[in-house]
This record gives sequence, C-alpha cells and structure tokens, in this order.
Amino acid sequence: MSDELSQTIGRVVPAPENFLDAEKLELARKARRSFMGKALAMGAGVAASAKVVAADGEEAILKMPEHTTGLGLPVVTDGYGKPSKWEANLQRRQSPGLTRVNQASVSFTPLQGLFGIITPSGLHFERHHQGWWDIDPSKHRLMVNGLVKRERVFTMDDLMRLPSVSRIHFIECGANSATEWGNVAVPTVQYSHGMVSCSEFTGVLLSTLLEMCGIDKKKAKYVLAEGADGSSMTRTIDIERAMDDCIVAWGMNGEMLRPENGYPLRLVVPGVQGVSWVKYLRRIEVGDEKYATKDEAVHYIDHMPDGTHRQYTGIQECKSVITTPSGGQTLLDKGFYNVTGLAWSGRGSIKRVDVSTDGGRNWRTARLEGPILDKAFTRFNIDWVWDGKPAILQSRAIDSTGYVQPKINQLRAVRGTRSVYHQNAIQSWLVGANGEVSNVQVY
Ligand SMILES: Nc1nc2c(c(=O)[nH]1)N[C@H]1C(S)=C(S)[C@@H](COP(=O)(O)O)O[C@H]1N2
Ligand SMILES: [Mo]
Repeated sequence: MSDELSQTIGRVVPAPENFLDAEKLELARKARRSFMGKALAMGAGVAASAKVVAADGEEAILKMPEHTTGLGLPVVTDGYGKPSKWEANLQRRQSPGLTRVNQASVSFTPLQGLFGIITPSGLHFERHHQGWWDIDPSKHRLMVNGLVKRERVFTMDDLMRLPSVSRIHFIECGANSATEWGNVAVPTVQYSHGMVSCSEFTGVLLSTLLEMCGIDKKKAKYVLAEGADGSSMTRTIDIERAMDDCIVAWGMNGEMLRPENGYPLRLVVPGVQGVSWVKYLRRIEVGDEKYATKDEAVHYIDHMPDGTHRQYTGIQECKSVITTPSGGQTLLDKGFYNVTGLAWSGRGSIKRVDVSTDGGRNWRTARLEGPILDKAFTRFNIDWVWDGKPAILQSRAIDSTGYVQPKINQLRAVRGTRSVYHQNAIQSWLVGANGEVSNVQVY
C-alpha cells in the first residue's frame, strides 16, 4: 500500500451543487471534463511525480501567501462560529417536488462530505409534517399521564435537574432510500441515503420519568408520545422499549437541540424509525394493550408482494453505504483511494463490514473505526487501488445479531417493490472508465 500511496493519490471531485437540476448537472460534467483534461495534461508528469510537486510547490510552498506574512482576523465577533466559506457547497438539500409544500418536506444530510460518525447539527436531516417551530422553552411543558400513580407536568427546568445521560445514536427516517425500491432513482448518496444522521443526545431516560410518576407495571403495555406542533405526531412505543433506552432529550451534540430537530425537547427511540422520535415532545401517555391499535397511533405499513400488509416494523435493520467514492463524484486519476462509508443497525452494534469493488463477486473486510456503539453509526475504511477500469463498489454490513445486509433483489423477493419503508439493501456505485461515479443496481 505504501508503494501505491507514494506513487499516486487519486483525487475525488465532489458532486456539483444541485444534483437534481439536469442543466447544472451537464454544466458541471463539462467543467469536470475540462478539469480532467488539465489533470490528464498534468498527468504526463505523474510518473515523475516529483516534478509535479515541484511545479506545484513553487506557488503553494515557496511563495509566502498573505496569510503567512500578514495579520489575521480578530476573534469571531458574532459569538457563534460558522464553517469556512470554502465549504459552502456542503449543505442540506431538499429534493424538489418530493412533497407539495415546504412545510411538509425533507432536507437530506450530505453524507458524502462528512467524516467520522457525528453529523454536525446544522447538517442533520429534517423531516417535518407541518413545519417547524422555535418554541419558547420557558413556556414548554411535558405532561406524563395515563397508567401512572402521579400524573405530572414538568417544566424544562424540572427536567434538566434530573439525572441525565449522553448517548450517541443514529436516527433514520423509515422512508430513507425508499426511492430505490423499484430501480435506480437518484444520483447521489445525499438523496439515496441522506435521511439518516447520528448525534450525541443528552436527556433524562424515559424510564426515570416513568418511575418517578409511579408507572403501573402490571397494566402498562405502551406509551403514546405526542408533539406540540400542528402535525400532532403521536406514536406508540411498547413498554419494554420505553423502559429500556429511550431518552427524553434536550441536548444534541453538546448544545440544546436545534429548533428544526425538536427544540426544546424530543423523544429519542434508539434503533427505531425516525417517526417515533417525536419532536417538540409535550405529552407521554401510558396505556394498556388497547393502545397498540389506537387510531391516532398511526403505524407505517409495508406492502408485501402477496398483497398483505406488514405492520409494527419500526426497527431500522442493519444497513451500510459507501459515502466516498459515491454517486456524482469523479475520480480524476487511477491509483490509491481510501474507500469510506457508514454502517448502522437498529438491533445493536456493527460487527463487520465487507467491501466489494467488483459488484459483489469478491469481498474484503473493511477496517472499523472506533468507537463502535450500539444503534449508532460506525465508520469503515478500506484501501483500494483503482486500475482505471469500470468498477462496482458495494458495502455489506453484519450486525451483532449476525444479520447480514441483503442485496436489493433478495430484499425485493421478500418485500416486493410496492413498499416505501425499510429499504436497507446493499448500495452499488459504478465507477466508470472516465472516473465518473453513478448509482446502479446489480444483483
Ligand atoms: N412533532 C413532530 N415530530 C416528528 C416529526 C414531525 O413532523 N413532527 N417528524 C417525524 C419524522 S417522520 C422523522 S423521520 C423525524 C425527523 O427528525 P429530524 O427532523 O430531527 O431529522 O422526526 C419525527 N418526529
Ligand atoms: Mo420519517
């Protein structure tokens, strides 16, 4: 590897700005072609790579730029720092026309541009059914009622005095990757997989609150969580899960939740589809077995091939995706690349990730980067030397239960193509001979 490394390090060009805009896409392709032309012209010197470095070095190393000789800026005055202006292309993006109005829309996390396992809060995906609010925390209340001895209303101050936990978990919308059920539909990993994010959440365990209120352990079978926005999101969670690792959270990545993610309070239901993570949480009602089918406790349905419906399938099964190289990016030269991606499972931790560069014929085991946590992103990396020929990149995750992420045709055989939710199949990226990476489906 070190030999390959010293020879040539391939460069990855990011996807252009708005990848769903066909006109811009063509422009970006043209721009990249001319860029590649230049790169190739320079490539004459790649064999004698020392020459390239010297040519580059004159500008970037030998001539001292202003920032080396001049005075820099004073401390940031607006109090809250922002990313570098050079990173302006890294943004959440909406898919035009996905929903009728922006108040009931989705913005996707740019997974292709992130490192490690934490999603920066400003890039956490958004899913709103009725728009978002910036609720005054001093007026916000949480009620716990139903099958408890002491029904109670908590202020934010009350809650934040309680013993808290901080835990890293992924949240994935049940509809993530839904576009790919039938065929290839979207060009980039941001749109195919960007309805998942991973953060450190801080709050009080739901079990602590329920114990405080004197939950009726004999009768209680479900809790119903309700949000304070217009969508009146209510979702039931079975009592075992509620008493296990659910968090009534106010913190995200070391600060208060962002308004678009539920400020000042949201439910964290590790491993379970995003819809159960009720934002603007204002009520927890403890109920008996009848709550499983309560009208307002809407559950998503999976349409099975035999015409039946599958319900109460809230767990996000083991899944992974290569984030670089991924759709829309371009490899400028042959040579060494670090193939990297994310794996996660709603049932536990990631045990192994295999990577194929030949469409699933051969697999190699990737390096898992720590920490490897339950119901959280795990970052994987693997060395790859691209020989310049078309290649199909895939990743396959295996979780602590032994579950192996399925191929898309295996998943279709069981689930058909009429489902929206819970598409966790292996993703394939085609690296073309020209270095352009695109979304494909192979079996
Ligand atoms: N109150 C409320 N909670 C909500 C929603 C909502 O619209 N309102 N959307 C749900 C859905 S479908 C998902 S996928 C997640 C998205 O959380 P995020 O916007 O923080 O990414 O929140 C869930 N909780
Ligand atoms: Mo969702």
